[in-house]
Amino acid sequence: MGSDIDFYVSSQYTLFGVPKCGSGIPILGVPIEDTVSFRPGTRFAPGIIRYWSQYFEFTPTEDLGIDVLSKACDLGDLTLLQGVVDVNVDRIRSVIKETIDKWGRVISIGGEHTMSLGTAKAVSESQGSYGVYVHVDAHLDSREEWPVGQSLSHATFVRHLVRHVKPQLVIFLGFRSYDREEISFARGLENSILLSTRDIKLMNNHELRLLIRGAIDSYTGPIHLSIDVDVLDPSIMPGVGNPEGFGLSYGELLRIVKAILDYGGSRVKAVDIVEYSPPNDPGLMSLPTIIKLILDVLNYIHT
Ligand SMILES: [Mn+2]
Repeated sequence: MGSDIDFYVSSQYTLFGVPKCGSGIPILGVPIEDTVSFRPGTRFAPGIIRYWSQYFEFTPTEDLGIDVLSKACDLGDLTLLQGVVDVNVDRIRSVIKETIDKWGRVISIGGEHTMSLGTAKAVSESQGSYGVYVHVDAHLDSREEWPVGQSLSHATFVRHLVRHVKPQLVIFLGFRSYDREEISFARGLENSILLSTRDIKLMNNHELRLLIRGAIDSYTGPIHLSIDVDVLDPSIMPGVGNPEGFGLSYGELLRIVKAILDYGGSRVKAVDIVEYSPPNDPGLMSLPTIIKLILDVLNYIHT
């Protein structure tokens, strides 16, 4: 006879009820929020997503006939200090490196975007090289300082990433709000591809896939996909700290994600989904889209 306690009592919710890791692709919560330029709240995202995920159907957008949840396990949330960004980024680096070493890849749920600096260093250290950084974001996050006097923040970390891990290629997708200093930096990189929100809306899926395939095939080494959900239009993703008008539709974002994961294949070592901010999400109306994005990443990511 099984115990009713074991059967009915759970000590902790996991994302979609998947097992704790384990085997499978680990999903790690990274509730970092040490630098904010506008509306706070990203630290609450992993917990809210995990709690609400149990009420959703587990169906990805494109039904490929696979059980997407069978690919995943829940690693839990990273414990962080409060307000010490460099220490936290280093802890993220260390934990994600160990995760990639052990499970081969990782999906992380932020937290603010600065966490992707930690992920990039982890990918580089774990794999011994760093190939392609894909920055999907309404912003370029490439300021020298922001706020003025602060070198490392969610508005500057791409400069640190470029300096530290020296990507062979940086791809900026979906940006639409930036200053001259940032766009000059992004265009001035040795190897970079820039497609604004407008560019993406004007391309058809075939053109987009061709371009992404060409870019990915021209370089070797690991791929790191970092998705700031503020790339989406505020009408479907109001729950962000820095909303920007005329964003991507979910279908447009999904074309990008599918192309990167299809052509990147086993080279994709890390996917970061960052900047969801529950306190700025009226009625949590952005959550169904966040949940769908996680399911779609799991659907397309190679095991
Ligand atoms: Mn952003």
